[in-house]
Amino acid sequence: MDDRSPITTRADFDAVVVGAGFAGMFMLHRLRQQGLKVRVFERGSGVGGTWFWNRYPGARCDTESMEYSYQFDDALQQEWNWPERYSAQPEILKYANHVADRYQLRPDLQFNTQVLSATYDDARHLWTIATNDGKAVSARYFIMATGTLSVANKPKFAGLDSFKGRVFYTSDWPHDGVDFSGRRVALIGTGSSGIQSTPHIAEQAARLTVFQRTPNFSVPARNRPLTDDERNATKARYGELRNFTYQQPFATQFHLNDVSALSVSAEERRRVYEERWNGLGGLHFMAAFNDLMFNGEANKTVAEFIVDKIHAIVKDPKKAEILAPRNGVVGCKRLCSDTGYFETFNRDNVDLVDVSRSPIEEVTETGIRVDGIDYPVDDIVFATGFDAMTGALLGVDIRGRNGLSLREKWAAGPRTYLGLQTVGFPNLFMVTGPGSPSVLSNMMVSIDQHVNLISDTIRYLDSREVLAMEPEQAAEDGWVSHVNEVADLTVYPTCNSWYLGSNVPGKTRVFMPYVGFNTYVARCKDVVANGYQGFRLERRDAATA
Ligand code: NA7
Repeated sequence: MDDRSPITTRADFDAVVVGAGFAGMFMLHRLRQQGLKVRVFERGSGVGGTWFWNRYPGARCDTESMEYSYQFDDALQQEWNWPERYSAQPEILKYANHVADRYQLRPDLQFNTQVLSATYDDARHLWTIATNDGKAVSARYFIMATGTLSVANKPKFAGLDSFKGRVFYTSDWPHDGVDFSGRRVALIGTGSSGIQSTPHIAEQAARLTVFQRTPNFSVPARNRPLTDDERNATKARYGELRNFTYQQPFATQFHLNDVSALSVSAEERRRVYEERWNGLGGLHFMAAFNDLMFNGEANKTVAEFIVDKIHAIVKDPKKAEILAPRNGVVGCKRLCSDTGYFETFNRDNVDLVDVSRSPIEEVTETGIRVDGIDYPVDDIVFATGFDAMTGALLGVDIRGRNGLSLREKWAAGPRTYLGLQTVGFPNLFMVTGPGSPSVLSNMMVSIDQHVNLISDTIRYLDSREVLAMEPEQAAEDGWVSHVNEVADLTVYPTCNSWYLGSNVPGKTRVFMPYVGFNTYVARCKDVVANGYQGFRLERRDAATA
């Protein structure tokens, strides 16, 4: 009998975790607390996941820092002081490193190591995990904590290899930063990353040309330094506030104005939007009324408001027309939160090219060609997003029972039960996987809930000598249908977005996250209370019988 766990094992590790972002670090901490032997593999050279890689100028979280932080240890949340309402990337990375040191996580973290494959051995109930250093280890549990936005979408423009200047990706930014002084810079992509970096690059570069395919909605973040009084007020009620966020549909304190946008007069609506725009700002904007994400007509009212704002800010009417999303649905693509984005287009050194009708034709040695026109540039910045939610999971060649390939199983879109597990892959757990609230919630809260659920589940399995756990087919099918039914009650499926995978050429269009963190939590509790309803647990006596 191995003294690490009640189950006889010749595995190298009880659990192997992939990724040392916020999910992987907390997973390691929890499982070690339970006495398990864990190894975390991380392809980067440090902790922090998203915040390790996305170091582009202006990178900042769109969730308030007092909420976008761990809650598992009150001492940690009391001692850490967030300087700003929305933290910039360096501050979040500093926090991640602090956590790694404070909980002495580093001995079990193996950096610069990419997991290539993971193969389940049915007879031994073990996973074999192969890494790019030519080694392989075995583990009873295989946990993907690989994040939802961690594999870049890199458009393959013709001629890109011939470009003589510098090429950067916001999702893999040089650690020493980039000096754009005196350079002519092209920026491709106007999602959060493009919108956040535009004002910073424009300030430094000789000329910035933004190539926009789809206009995006963005609202002012209203970021500012936090005062001691504000921090202390939150800390004094942290427990209560954290409990409150657990009961919210987006796992965050959105200050919901619980009335329909259509139940008030046009003047009142404008007053409310104006107040949100100037006051709370950021993603709170979508809580200005309770039906903006559920009713297309209500959504139109907020869309019109933002379009008017863009026209009021941007002085050149031609640029304003390109920037303002006509017939757009606010929040359908994730709403962006900016500081001075639209204002940047009033600068003399900033141009805007609409590539919605004529896509980028090619990259030449000296620039970018669109519709027969050459735009000479020295540097190209790609802010073209991610192969979201499934990219990193399918980046590893995962083979379950009888050699079943996850890539093949998910060829027509991801299928999971609760975003936690998928049929045919016993003891494989996903932290914030497709089918869980993940990106439609405050990620730190979703990570907290999922990591606690997975670690509690592993304790349960070990205490009952369960060798293998996976969903029942009916439970998985039912959950996939449910995720789609709930999404269909919202405006999310009405546009192309990375929530649907439609930003990546060739990816199947399926809505991936679950809408409603609070209902999801309640569902998980029920499942557990009913003896892991919907999961098949293979016990040792059954296996050996
Ligand atoms: P996003 O939001 O996916 O934005 C990517 C942008 O890149 C978006 O404007 C895309 O246009 C554009 N894009 C992608 N491919 C191309 C090509 N081939 N040509 C021109 N433009 C292109 O990624 P971000 O990194 O900004 O943000 C991701 C999330 O991180 C964000 O939602 C926050 O949660 C944090 P499209 O709209 O597809 O037409």
